[in-house]
Amino acid sequence: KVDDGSNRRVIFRSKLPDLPNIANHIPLHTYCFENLSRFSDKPCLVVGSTGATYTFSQTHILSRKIAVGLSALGISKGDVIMLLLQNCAEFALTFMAASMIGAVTTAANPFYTAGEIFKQFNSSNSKMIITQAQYVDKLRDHGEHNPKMGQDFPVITVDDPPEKCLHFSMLSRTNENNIPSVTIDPDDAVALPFSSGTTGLPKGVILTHKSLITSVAQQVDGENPNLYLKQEDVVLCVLPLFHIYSLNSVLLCSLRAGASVVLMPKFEIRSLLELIQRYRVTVAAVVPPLVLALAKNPMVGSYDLSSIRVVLSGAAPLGKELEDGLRRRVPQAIFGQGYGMTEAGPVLSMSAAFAKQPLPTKSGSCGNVVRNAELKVIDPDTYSSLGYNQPGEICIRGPQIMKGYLNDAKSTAATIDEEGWLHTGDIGYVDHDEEVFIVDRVKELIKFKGFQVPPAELEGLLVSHPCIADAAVVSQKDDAAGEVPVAFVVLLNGMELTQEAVKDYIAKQVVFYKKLHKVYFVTSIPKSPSGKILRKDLRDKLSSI
Ligand code: 4UV
Repeated sequence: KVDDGSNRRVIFRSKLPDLPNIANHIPLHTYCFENLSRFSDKPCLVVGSTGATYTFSQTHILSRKIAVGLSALGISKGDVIMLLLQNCAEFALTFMAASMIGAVTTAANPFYTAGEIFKQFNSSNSKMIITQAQYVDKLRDHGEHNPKMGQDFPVITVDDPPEKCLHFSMLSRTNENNIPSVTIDPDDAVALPFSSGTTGLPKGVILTHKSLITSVAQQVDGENPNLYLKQEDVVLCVLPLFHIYSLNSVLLCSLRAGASVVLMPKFEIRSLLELIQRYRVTVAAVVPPLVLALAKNPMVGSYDLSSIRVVLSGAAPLGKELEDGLRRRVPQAIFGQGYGMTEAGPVLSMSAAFAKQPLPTKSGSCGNVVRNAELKVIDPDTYSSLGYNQPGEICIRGPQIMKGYLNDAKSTAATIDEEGWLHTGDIGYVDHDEEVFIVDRVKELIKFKGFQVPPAELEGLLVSHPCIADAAVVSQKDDAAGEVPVAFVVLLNGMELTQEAVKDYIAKQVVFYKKLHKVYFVTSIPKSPSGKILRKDLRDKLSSI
């Protein structure tokens, strides 16, 4: 996937000046806590529901203690631990603790079914699960695959531990000075989020110390940071930390910049509004469905949201009408978008309206490419690079992008070309003000409220049904969720199945947002000569149904 060089190269750069240097040779935790002495007694993590607060120095010391606790349980450099948690202080503490001993965190959605959890657990070769008591039963129910659940690997709960589980506090009852000394290479993994990327099943995305430091620095470091976070800032953490957006742009950026993080376990409009009012939240990272709630819910009018100075939306396209609605509700706030992709480290571009010396921005734009990185737009057929205002596939290059997919050289090579460009599968263009606009997605990925729904995963489940011969899953536009998955199904000769039966079959095996919204029975699935599903034909068919 390299253009043949016969075409003019157009490479887009940030309008903000590059950082002269990025400290991406040190470990992530050292980088995040580097400026700690300037704000050691300030609140770092605030648990929204209880008000429990950890200052920066407490967060640092607790992370060190937990690092000792993890190594006492046998976790060492390169080992992977799985977090299955709603947003809570323990998530942040464990992530930093793992980094301190060179271990890697893979976080999964706690609402996943046991099947989805164990796919990630096994493919990441995790050594431990840290979770909440309420999720332990479903892990146990999956016993046939992992019969010694809790015996052959530790299961730790942050609340009262069920039988055979350990309590999280045992991790921190240690002496932080006993932290083992490890040598961490900038190219060592620190986070392993799962993403289906441009095609296929979810894969472990290797994000290294270098990639995450670079991404955070591109956002919050330097004379004129792209995302200017101040020590007085109170940053809302309602988006799940198991997704890279929240982990990176909320948690890691705030740690680095000395801003407080208010943790909320899950989205619920009333408590969200109460938290914003109570803690005087200044920066809100949101996704389009949350913008919808803030723009449209009548309850919003009864709360004081005047503290909010920045609203960042990302992870899915945002319509102009919603943006305008939000601007009316929080007129004092600067509004803008960030464009991210797990594999890209994750941020590709961000609104320069958030900069210390802001630049004017246009509605609908996803901002400028981040500093110290290169972005190009290519013709998806010829791979030649395109100029201003010409839509094509967006590619990004820089030290922030993933190292590759875990144990999957083929998918890595299909995503990052020989020149180091990561191909996003998104169609967009850059206008004359260097602003990035996303207009379409050529990859198969479906996004339900910003959550990934990989069609290949649902297709795999569908064809495992004894009555189904073939299947294809594509997205359908939806007002509330943005997109929803729908299936085309070919039955085996002589078999009968209702739409409801197919939907139920899938619903039992997947988290709520991967459920099929419609099933169409067809006689064949359109495919290219090489056997690839012609998804565009199916989407066209949908619009005519
Ligand atoms: O891999 P993923 O689930 O990753 C993300 C990450 C998003 C962000 C956004 C702002 C940040 O500051 C940040 O740290 C992370 O969503 O899904 C990647 C795909 O989601 C679509 C696009 O198709 C990506 O390839 N997407 C992400 N952001 C936008 C978007 C956006 N602003 N507008 C349209 N589509």
